[in-house]
Amino acid sequence: MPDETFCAMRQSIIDGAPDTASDLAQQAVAEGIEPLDAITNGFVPGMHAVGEQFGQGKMFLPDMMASAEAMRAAMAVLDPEMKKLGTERPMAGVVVLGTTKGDIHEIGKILVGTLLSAHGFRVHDLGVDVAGEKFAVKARELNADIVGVSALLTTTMRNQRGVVEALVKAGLRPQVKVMVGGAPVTRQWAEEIGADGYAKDAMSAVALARSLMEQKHQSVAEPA
Ligand code: HCB
Repeated sequence: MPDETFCAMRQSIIDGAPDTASDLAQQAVAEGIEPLDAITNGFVPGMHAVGEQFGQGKMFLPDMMASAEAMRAAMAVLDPEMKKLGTERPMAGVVVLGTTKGDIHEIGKILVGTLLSAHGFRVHDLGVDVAGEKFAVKARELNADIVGVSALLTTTMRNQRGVVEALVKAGLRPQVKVMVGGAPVTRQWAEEIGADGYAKDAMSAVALARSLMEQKHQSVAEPA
């Protein structure tokens, strides 16, 4: 895909222009461009630029909301294209996904869910502002293999620890792996709260989920 198209995608997010973002996404699909390529090299860099400008006081909350709307418009076109791939694959595992309590950021989580689905995982998305107990209840109900917890705020990332604790309290920790992510989250933080892994982006989340499934299969094959 030409660089100008990626630049236009990025700009449509900065401008908070849903119609343009949607048109560009449709153009990408029509031209046979990998949807993931359009997302990671076109639209997501726009979200990062918005975050930087907001952090520097050059953009304000309504601008950030308009940008999120534009991102959603692009995803509405590209999501189904990516998910189609998942239906052709064997079931890779069951994942319960959500954004932690007090946090309403959802774009990254949705992207993680889409990519996991595209790679054969059955994903149940609990949405945003989700308490630890709710993760545990759904994980039990679905016999989940993995719980994925997103947090975008330094004030809400501590609630990821609450999810690990809720799983322990429910007696589910031995069979449910926990992966965490979100802009302020680090590998070190994941270790500190007792999660099984950290992923920096959606593709890494797929790789991590696969490796957590391997660990699960190995622990069943070789009981301690
Ligand atoms: Co928001 N916001 N925001 N925001 N926001 C951030 C996160 C700041 C960093 C912006 C800044 O200051 N530079 C900042 C947080 C600062 C901090 O905590 N230190 C911030 C703030 C302050 C706020 C409010 C408090 C603003 C206010 O009200 N004054 C408020 C909080 C509301 C709340 O949650 N209670 C707020 C609100 C909003 C919206 C509503 C306007 C909007 C969200 C809309 C929505 O999601 N529907 C928004 C947005 C869009 C952002 C930025 C600009 C982009 C986030 C995003 O979508 N990124 C963000 C800036 C930034 O993150 N740099 C800013 C793109 C996605 C693709 O990346 O990192 O979310 P991602 O996800 C990746 C990755 O982390 C990983 O894979 C994903 C895909 O590649 N991953 C996982 C994520 N979750 C995972 C889970 C796993 O298990 C594994 C991997």
